[in-house]
Amino acid sequence: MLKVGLVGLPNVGKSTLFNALTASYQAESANYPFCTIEPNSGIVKVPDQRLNELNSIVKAQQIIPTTIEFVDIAGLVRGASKGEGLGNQFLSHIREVDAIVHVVRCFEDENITHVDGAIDPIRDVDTIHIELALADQASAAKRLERLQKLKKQGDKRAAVEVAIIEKVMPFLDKVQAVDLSIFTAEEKMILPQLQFLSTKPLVYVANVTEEQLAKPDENKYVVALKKKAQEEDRPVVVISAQIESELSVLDPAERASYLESLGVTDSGVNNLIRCAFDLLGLKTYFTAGEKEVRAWTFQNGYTAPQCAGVIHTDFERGFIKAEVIGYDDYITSGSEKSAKEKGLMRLEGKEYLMADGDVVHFRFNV
Ligand SMILES: Nc1nc2c(ncn2[C@@H]2O[C@H](COP(=O)(O)OP(=O)(O)O)[C@@H](O)[C@H]2O)c(=O)[nH]1
Ligand SMILES: [Mg+2]
Repeated sequence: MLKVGLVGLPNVGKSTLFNALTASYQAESANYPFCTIEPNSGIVKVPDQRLNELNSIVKAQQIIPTTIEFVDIAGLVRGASKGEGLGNQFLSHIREVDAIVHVVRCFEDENITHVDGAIDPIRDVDTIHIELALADQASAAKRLERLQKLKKQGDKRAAVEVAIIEKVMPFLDKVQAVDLSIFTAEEKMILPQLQFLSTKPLVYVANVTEEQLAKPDENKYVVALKKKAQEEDRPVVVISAQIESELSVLDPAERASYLESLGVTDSGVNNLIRCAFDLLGLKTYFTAGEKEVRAWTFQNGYTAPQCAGVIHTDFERGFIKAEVIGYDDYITSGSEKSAKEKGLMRLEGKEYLMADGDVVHFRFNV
């Protein structure tokens, strides 16, 4: 399962947001028997309106959304890379996640202390990027020595890793977001395995007050953060962690009317979960039967057998064909049967690249 870590300075609203996320979208553990629920880690359903649309046709016994794990990573302070605060422990938590949600304080509140005295999102963001870059520099330097030796001995893989590290280093020195376009396709594949903290996919969360939620551009902190994020080619989601924690205890109807009164169409955590999903290059396909309508996650570029393997490795090994109906075709046809009659069901083979929203039956033989 994909893991997303909430990172940020103390008192920016990470735990408030984490609690709201897990309260609103906590997955029932019955469906995920092997999920470990630790106090700072929670499995969250990925909201997807298409599941409800499909189920209005199929009327299955249950709807099972796909999930992401969120982790509230505490303890980052200036000097973490040198062991301040929880230091290395904190960094090792970040190393384990697939993507980072970087929570930034953009709200003023005299009652809530800022570790550095005043609200300044750019300084805050840089404080964290510096710690990540320092930690990366240290581990890359250690690695590089060993890799250079292997490269000299003719190790091809080591040569690629050396090339990647040499490309990343100048960005670390300048504490700049790494420009991913400079890597070759092969380097891009290997990059995540080098476990840099600075190159993990990252989304900023601007934590604002209730009044600013509908008009984030009137908040100078948000404007500054958005500008920086744009330069780095990273997304920003504007959220009020406080509001999210209030929303999280409401039922869906109450939630909708509260959101409307705030002048926004969707809850911030909803947007955040989807943003994290996109950030990771993830897509969704569906299975729809009497028993369940279910969403499955796959990596962009997966073939039909690889997607079948998401359900069970046997499905991948014994893959024969996939019966595929595009999501829109399924909905406009009004039923699987009618889609088939209209010739909208395609029989796809091993090379087929699955599309987001495909509704699928796998034929397999083991
Ligand atoms: N006014 C205001 N206070 C907030 C907001 N989000 C969090 N807080 C408060 O800020 C303090 C620190 O929040 P917390 O979530 O524990 O921050 P963390 O240290 O980043 O985990 C708590 O007292 C929260 O109630 C917000 O959007 N507005
Ligand atoms: Mg906290």
